[in-house]
Amino acid sequence: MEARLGSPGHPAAPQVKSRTRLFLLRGTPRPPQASAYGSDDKNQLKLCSHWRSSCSVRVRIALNLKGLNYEYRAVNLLKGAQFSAEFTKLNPLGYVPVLMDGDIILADSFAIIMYLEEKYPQHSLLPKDLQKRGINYQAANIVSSSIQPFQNLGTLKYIKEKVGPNEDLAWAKYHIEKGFVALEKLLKDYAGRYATGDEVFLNQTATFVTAKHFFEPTPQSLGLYLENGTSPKPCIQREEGTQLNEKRQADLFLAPQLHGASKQFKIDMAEFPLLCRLNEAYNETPAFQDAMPENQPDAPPASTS
Ligand SMILES: N[C@@H](CCC(=O)N[C@@H](CS)C(=O)NCC(=O)O)C(=O)O
Repeated sequence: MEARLGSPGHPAAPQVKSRTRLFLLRGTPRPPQASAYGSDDKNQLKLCSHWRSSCSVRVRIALNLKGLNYEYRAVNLLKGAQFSAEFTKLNPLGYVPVLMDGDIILADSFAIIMYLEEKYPQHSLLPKDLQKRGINYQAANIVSSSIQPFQNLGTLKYIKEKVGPNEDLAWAKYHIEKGFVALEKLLKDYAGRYATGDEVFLNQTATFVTAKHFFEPTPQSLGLYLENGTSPKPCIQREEGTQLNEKRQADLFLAPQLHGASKQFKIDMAEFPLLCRLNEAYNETPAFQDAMPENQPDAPPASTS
């Protein structure tokens, strides 16, 4: 069994796993590195992540959708590994996720996702339509600025200590529900199967499939799949203007928030029918499911998060 960060045998060594580009393929566990978070293979993307961190889930979904290989470096937030000298060199705030791409180190899920979007254009996370693009930014920011910071581990610890030992849950629920009311209203005119609905693709003729999902045939995405030994097959001839349900930036932020709201914070989701519907779609989408807490290498056994 692999040592976990903070375990007696390896107090500073994170659990390192290689995750291949496609969900459900977990790759082979690697031995702990000499430097806990430092880079050995410069060409390999690395993600410092915690299984239950919703901010990490957002990035894991982006990596999955874009079909990118990455190495999973677990940071045990429950044991305070985020405050270690080694980790705070990467992110002085002591938060996951952190992405390492060669010498580039980025902390903050929004920044990471925008970076990935620009560097790896396959499966664009932003719609071409400017208004929908703006709605994606707004929905993502409602989650990342007006909900998640109020339910963050450190915040809840502070509320427990300074306000009262049983005040944390009510505090978190208040802010989650306030955000959900806003999201429900914001998305009502845009949502389709996913948060900002269907996208009209122009001049697109074919989609390629692998065993698990389709992707858009950019030179980069084709190269990536061929490199990984998967032979993509053209399967759908799409007519100009064909509508396609697409997963966009807003979905990356909503999915872990909805997952945690019902499982961890016991929010009554009956109040939020549109968000419930989106959550069902996320539950049926492999790239999202693979990124969820219970499917991570550092999740406790039989975790339901
Ligand atoms: N704005 C940051 C927030 C990061 C953040 O709050 N991460 C949480 C996990 S979701 C964390 O590391 N918490 C550790 C702590 O509170 O000590 C982002 O989007 O990445």
